[in-house]
Amino acid sequence: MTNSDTILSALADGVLSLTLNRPDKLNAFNEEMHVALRTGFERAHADADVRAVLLTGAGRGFCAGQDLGDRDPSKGVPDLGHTIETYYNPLLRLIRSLEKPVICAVNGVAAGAGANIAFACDITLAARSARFIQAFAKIGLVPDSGGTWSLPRLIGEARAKALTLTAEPLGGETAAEWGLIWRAVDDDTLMDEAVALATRLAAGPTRGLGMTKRAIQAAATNSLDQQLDLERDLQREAGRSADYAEGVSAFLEKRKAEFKGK
Ligand code: LHQ
Repeated sequence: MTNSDTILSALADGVLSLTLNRPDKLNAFNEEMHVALRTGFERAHADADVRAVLLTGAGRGFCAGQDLGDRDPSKGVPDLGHTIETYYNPLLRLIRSLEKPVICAVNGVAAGAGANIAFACDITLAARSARFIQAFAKIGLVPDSGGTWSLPRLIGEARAKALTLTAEPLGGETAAEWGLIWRAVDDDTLMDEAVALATRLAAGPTRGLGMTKRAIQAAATNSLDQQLDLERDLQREAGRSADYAEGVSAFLEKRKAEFKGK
């Protein structure tokens, strides 16, 4: 558990909710929030009671990226590579390597690293009023938090370049139409829908879902032959899981499966 109030953390029905909580700064990252969020995702890796993660923001924003007051060059030339290496890259790796679903509910503006963290999650919902901004270009930086990797893959080079070079905001609906996120929903239903989705996934066959995530991600760099071999290996493993036995029994007995995540 984190003991920082910059991240609110709660476990219910197998869902670990992690809420970015610096609403006065639109949940921009300071070091305390970086550490607390990482602690939350480390818990998600280690704790078998956590079977899905729900990431969202408190207040009117989702996340405005790095707190620029903390990285002000007038106070000395900063080493932003160190910030990336110490905080953002480990966070991105924790999200992508977690073999449990990570749901993201983008409740408002997502700028800079805040946008790219949302795109790194497994299923991202956004409020219709949310905006995604590749704000880096406005301050002379380059996209980070995996943005230069995920954007061209999700929406193609033309749109990726236009978004990152212009820093123009993209609304929630368009983000969904373009395939950057799963779905845009009415603002007042966002959290109910996100919690329902996370709860449903947390009650699912966690090992199979985790391996599915691994396989889909591996496709970005694998050949078809490598991917076919991976599917064989993962299916072998999934076929030995207690949840597969339960799923098949439940199907044959015409009842609802009760998965245990094992
Ligand atoms: C903020 C921030 C913020 C501090 C809003 N910092 N206070 C990695 C490595 C190391 C260093 C650099 O960065 C990175 C990765 C990155 O994320 S780079 C990109 C950093 N983020 C930005 O450039 C976005 C800056 N923010 C904005 O452009 C606007 O605030 C957006 C478009 C997000 C929202 O605009 P509004 O809805 O008009 O809100 P606002 O601008 O009035 O902000 C509300 C408050 O939040 C305000 O404080 P105040 O005391 O005046 O009420 C802002 O100063 C504060 N805030 N973002 N990143």
